[in-house]
Amino acid sequence: QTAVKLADYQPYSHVLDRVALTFRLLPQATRVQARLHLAPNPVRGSGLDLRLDGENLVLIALAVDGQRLEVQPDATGLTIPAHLLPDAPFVLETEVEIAPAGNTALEGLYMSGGMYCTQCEAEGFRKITFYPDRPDVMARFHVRIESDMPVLLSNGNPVAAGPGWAEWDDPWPKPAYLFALVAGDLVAHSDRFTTQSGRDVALNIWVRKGDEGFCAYAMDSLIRSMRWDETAYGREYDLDVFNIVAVDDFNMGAMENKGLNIFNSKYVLASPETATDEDFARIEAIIAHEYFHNWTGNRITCRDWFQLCLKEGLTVFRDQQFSGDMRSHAVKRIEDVLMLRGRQFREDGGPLAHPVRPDAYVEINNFYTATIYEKGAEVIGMLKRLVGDAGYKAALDLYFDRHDGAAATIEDWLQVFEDATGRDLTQFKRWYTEAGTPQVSVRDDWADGVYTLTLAQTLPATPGQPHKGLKVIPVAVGLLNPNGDEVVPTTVLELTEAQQSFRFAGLAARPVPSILRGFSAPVVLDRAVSAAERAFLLAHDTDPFNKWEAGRALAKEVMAHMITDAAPVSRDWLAALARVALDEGLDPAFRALALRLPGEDDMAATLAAAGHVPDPAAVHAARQALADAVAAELAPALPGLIAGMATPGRFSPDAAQAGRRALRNAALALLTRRDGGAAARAAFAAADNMTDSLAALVALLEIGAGAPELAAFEARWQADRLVMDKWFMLQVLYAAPQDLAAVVRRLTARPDFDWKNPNRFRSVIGALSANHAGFHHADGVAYDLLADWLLRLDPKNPQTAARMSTAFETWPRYDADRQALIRRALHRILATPGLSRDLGEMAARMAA
Ligand code: BAL
Ligand code: ZN
Repeated sequence: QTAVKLADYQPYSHVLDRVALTFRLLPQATRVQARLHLAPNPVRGSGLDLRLDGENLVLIALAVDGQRLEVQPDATGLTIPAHLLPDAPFVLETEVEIAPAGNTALEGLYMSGGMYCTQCEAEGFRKITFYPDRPDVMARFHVRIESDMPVLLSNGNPVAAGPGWAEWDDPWPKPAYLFALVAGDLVAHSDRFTTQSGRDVALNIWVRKGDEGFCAYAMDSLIRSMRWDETAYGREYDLDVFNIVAVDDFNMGAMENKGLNIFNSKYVLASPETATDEDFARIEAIIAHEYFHNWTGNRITCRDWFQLCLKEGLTVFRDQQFSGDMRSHAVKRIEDVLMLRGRQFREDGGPLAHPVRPDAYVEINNFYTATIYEKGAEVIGMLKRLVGDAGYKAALDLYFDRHDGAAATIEDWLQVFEDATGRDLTQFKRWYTEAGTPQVSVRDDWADGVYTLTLAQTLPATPGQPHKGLKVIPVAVGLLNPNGDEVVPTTVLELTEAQQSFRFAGLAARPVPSILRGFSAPVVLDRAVSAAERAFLLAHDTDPFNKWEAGRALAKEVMAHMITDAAPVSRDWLAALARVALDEGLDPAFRALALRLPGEDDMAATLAAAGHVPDPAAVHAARQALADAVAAELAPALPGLIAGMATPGRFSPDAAQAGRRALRNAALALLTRRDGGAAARAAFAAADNMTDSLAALVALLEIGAGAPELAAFEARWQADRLVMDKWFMLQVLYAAPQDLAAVVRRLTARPDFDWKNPNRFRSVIGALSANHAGFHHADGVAYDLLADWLLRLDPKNPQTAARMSTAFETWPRYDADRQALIRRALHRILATPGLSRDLGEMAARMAA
């Protein structure tokens, strides 16, 4: 496998100013004509060959300035020797034939549910036409589509249309990965938006007929996103039309193509009956994310794919800010950290660890990871904390001014912060170039009225990076006095050395520290804290994240003792948890989060980090016992809690109602452990929205009941693909560990298990490893089952197969038998002839 290396970057040999494309769409034989206005790139000099990327294209014709050329393509593109090219601007014309109906990889131009659609990021455009398919080549596109489909869409503004054809012009230069085309029998849910400078924008969400009633929330989210980007970042929309299209077969969540976002229908379509509160929140966040890319990604793009975090980390950071503003910053932060720890820390601590800006890859699709996205966003959060809100705003304004219309790098990004704030970011840059989650250990000391915190950083080795440089770690700290009053408000300590001490004088008594408030850096905090101190912080911390964190840490400690020492469930912890759960002064969403027990994968990681070999069955049993104990502790209060959190009136997906439902359903799940499922059955029967319906069903499945409800759910929703994805997934997630493989075999044998649809594949095969005890059952059957399915999917859709293979990344945590079983599965994958570059790279990195 050949790696592409950051160190080898060179600007393209030519500059490309304008592109005109004509598509004659047919399922088996689409013709694509391209006119590329090229010139030698003065940066590279003249006399260079022209290399165009191209895959699976049948070349029909090729001409330069109207003169036909007879040059044959190779497997990955076309090289036109310099001697056949003018040493001046010229027009290159190509015509190719492609077969969208046969494109199961869902990259390039393909068909989904009878419509034509595209996915070009990262390197899909080369499956459409011969082209310099790299993000630093930015051109203005004019597109003509000829098809008998009634709706024909591309990027930019519509300029002309007639029966069977339409033309689109995009005035903004863009790289090919932002190209999009859609042709289908679609209907629109439409609205309008007036930008702050008065531009009237037509907004359309295009869906299949029958789905138009499910777009209102996505449209509302879009309008709020557009307004927010104006007020929070001063960024306005820049075309006359903004189109979104919902597609059923899609590898990613959504794609930010200029003026024509293409979405996985799962992140557009919603109604109270079909979507949960979590679905609504995710739709809001993803609509915002893709919209925000219009500036952070599209107007300013990445020079090369190594800089992917430049657009993704920043855009995730922006969508997190937006969701916090729309909902609750505290709850959003906790949810984001749960995700970061669950996915990114796991990645960063295993064989797939890579820097936020990697320096080599085999297949770029394998780098759309939690590290690039979520850690990329955390790094920006740290930068903002270090330079302050005003410094951040000045740096972002400078970034937009300086790099608009260009393809930038992480160096450019850091430079605007240095120029805007005068701060030297040389050391900070290591967050981008070095992988691994730093560990910060804390000692504290109290003497002569002075409280001293001593922080030290250790940096773990990761694949290819045995040694790391010291990081700049912003550690937000507050101090409470023994009464629970805050005596030192949140202060950011900058840890830049291996070890540093910070003194706090003038205190009347030894304080209780609240460290890493707001999770101010993506690190693991190592400090011996008594259960009493954690309970104190759970009761008194003014920082909502650390208040939650205290309860979380306590729960993990209790669970760890149950697993490693057969300790009983701590009474103190139960009492502390009950106080939070029943505290009517707290946000119900926060109380619901406090009641959520650590997941089994998270617990296995925690045990492994503490030097234990996790036994998945023991972790599962402990979590069950812990849930039973919480249910017993809260039993008298549960009916009142459920009744008190009622949400009478019309369903709204807003944060207030969603928080009440979350707490009510957390209480219902606990009550189900006590009443044999009576309340959950009644709740399921009475539910008038998907949140409540699914919560009641899950509560029943968790106690091994729920078969009649599963059947009723299927009978009601069998025609709804997205809802049925939930039905498939639940059965996998909540299967008893010993039954998991049989459940998956039963589900995958059904005629409606359409394994070529990524959503359906993810709902069953992707969910396999989320059933931690089942996936890691000692017999190893689930490992083999996953490997079998990955190998089956790989020839059809390598991108999704590779993504699902990350289930194996945690193998080093487990015992020798499980390690051997997983490694055997990985080696079987690696030994398979014809393996894709995508899955091949992932399996090789995990097996190394
Ligand atoms: N650019 C790929 C999808 C996303 O991150 O928005
Ligand atoms: Zn993105």
